[in-house]
Amino acid sequence: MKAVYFAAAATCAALVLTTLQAGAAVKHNAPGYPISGVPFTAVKVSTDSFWGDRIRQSRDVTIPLAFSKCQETDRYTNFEHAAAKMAETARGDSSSNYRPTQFPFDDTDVYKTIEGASYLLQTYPDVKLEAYIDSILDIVAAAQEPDGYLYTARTMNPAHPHSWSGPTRWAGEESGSHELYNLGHMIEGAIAHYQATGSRKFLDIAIRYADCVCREIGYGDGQIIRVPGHQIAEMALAKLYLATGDRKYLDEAKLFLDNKGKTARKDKYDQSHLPVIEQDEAVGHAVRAGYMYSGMADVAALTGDLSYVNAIDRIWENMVGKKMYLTGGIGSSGSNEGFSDNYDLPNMNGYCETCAAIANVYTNYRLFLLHGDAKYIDVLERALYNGVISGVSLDGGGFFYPNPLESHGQHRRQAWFGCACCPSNICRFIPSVPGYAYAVCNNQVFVNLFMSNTLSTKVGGKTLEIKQETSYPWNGDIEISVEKAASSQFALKIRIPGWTRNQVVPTDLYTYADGKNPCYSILVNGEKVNSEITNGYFTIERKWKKGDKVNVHFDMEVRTVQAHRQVREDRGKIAVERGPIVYCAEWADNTFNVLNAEIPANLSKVEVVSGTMNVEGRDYRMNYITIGCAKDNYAGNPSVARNAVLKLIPYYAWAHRGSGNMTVWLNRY
Ligand code: FUB
Ligand code: ZN
Repeated sequence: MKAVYFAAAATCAALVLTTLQAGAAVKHNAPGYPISGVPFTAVKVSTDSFWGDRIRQSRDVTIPLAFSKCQETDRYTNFEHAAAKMAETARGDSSSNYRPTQFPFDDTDVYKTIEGASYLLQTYPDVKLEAYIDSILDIVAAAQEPDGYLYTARTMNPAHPHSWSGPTRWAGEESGSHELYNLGHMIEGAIAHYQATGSRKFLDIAIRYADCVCREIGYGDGQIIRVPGHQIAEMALAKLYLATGDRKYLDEAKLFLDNKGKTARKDKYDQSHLPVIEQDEAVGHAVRAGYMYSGMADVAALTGDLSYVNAIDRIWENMVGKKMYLTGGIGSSGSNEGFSDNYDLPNMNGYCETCAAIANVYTNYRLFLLHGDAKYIDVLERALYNGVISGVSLDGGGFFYPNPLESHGQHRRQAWFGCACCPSNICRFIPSVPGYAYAVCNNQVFVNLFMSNTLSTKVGGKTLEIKQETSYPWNGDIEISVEKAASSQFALKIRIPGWTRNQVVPTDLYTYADGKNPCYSILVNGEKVNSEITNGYFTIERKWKKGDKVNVHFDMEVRTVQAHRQVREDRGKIAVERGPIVYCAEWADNTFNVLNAEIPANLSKVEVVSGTMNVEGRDYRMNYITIGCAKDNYAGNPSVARNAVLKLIPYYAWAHRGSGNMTVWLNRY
């Protein structure tokens, strides 16, 4: 099984020369992405580091909490009731009247938590955790119908399923049953579990459900056409194809995409208003959208269908050019949990669901794998350090579902939600972050994210081990040491982040307001090297050997940013960034109302202070920014503004010390 997976990955790499070196749009005529992501299993993040802390908190807090919430909120009971109902029916007993929990996708919280726990097992082997997952999988397996269907919201009470489920299988899929959404998360969790443990237990459950779907939904006689009302099955089935080598899963994913907009349902909400290849605007529910674009990229990479790529390229221009927050958050409107009009980016009411920021990461990662351009990683990094991790507290146990950019104190972190998609997505996402750090393509190694870690991979068929040491994102110094390389010639491609190249985002949606010109430098074994930056990468091609060292330095200045003039909400306002981190002003650090504070575009008396935030007795490391030239417009009247020192904290760290005013965008004077 594993062999098939890696064979497919190797083919991906072989395609690159004919695509990326041509420098033009990717031509797909072989399976797989032109560039291969290096899996999280190959990257060991140092425990004492920014991401090491986050992953440890996933292990110590987030994932145990999610498992306990799955128990406490009867998510496991759903599976038990489904199994009980089948047993009762077999005995001819129809007296029970089980009721599913609140949402027909509550099962997915179990799958997503198992997925996250499986990623963790790579970094922290844990026999007890493995045994616990195994015991949950026994409960899950028992809820599977004999033909593979696994959807507790119907099985526990076929005559009275969940009100969104529809009277029969798939009848409610396009309007809200989430049967295929359940499948998607099940597959993602099952593959992670298989990769981590080598056990087929979860994988076989997922394969049985996937086979059931492929038997019932298709173009053949006796089959029906249905498309996912909430996308994710597309990318999951593409992954299942890679894991098993069975083409029918990829064909099913393509069927789902090709029929979107062609069934009876036509609604922007779930992107069914048009066939996917005709779409050019990011619309509707943002998580559905981001998952669909990701699925389109996967299926395009595996089938060579360029029409998908052209569509997502157009949609990306619209999304990143007109509909994305400075934090990488997407989906500004609460009414549809999704996109609204171009440039409509309200701050206080900005929805920016945590899951949508994660979906933004997925989409941009895949576009990078298709096009090899660092601009996608720039967007990914922006979402990662801001809109995604704002969704989980510093201690890993408090969550945000919406992530607005301004607050009057009405927003509070919570330990769980009735609709728990965001906490359980955090469970699976944070431990997978190391998987976004590197990519390879023939004899090229892309260093995309900066974090202390060791990488062990193959480049051009030869073993490569490198070590990254850095305090990023708190400073821009990174040392990359070659630990093992069989004297091999390869190109190290180091991403020069957009914020170093004076590009806030790869569109004109946000621009720097301070006219600064940061620099960067790269030394190899102490000698300065020069290279053109191509597609955002600084390339060092040489014969590398053990002991070689690359020292990267990015000037990490405090920068001010302004939004495109059509973003009404941000007119006359300035935001502050440093490196990949967006800052905000919060009530707890300032004696005046931060919503009335004013700063100039060219900051003076600015200090970056290395410090900690104390939350419930624990200190969390971060850099603060103090701005000495701020004005406290205390009466709401600019003519009486007093001089003030404004203290800013990373946006992701807001709402940890009670509730009060917070803003990312500050008035400009
Ligand atoms: O529908 C499943 C999940 O629940 C969505 O992705 C979230 O937006 C929430 O509505
Ligand atoms: Zn969510």
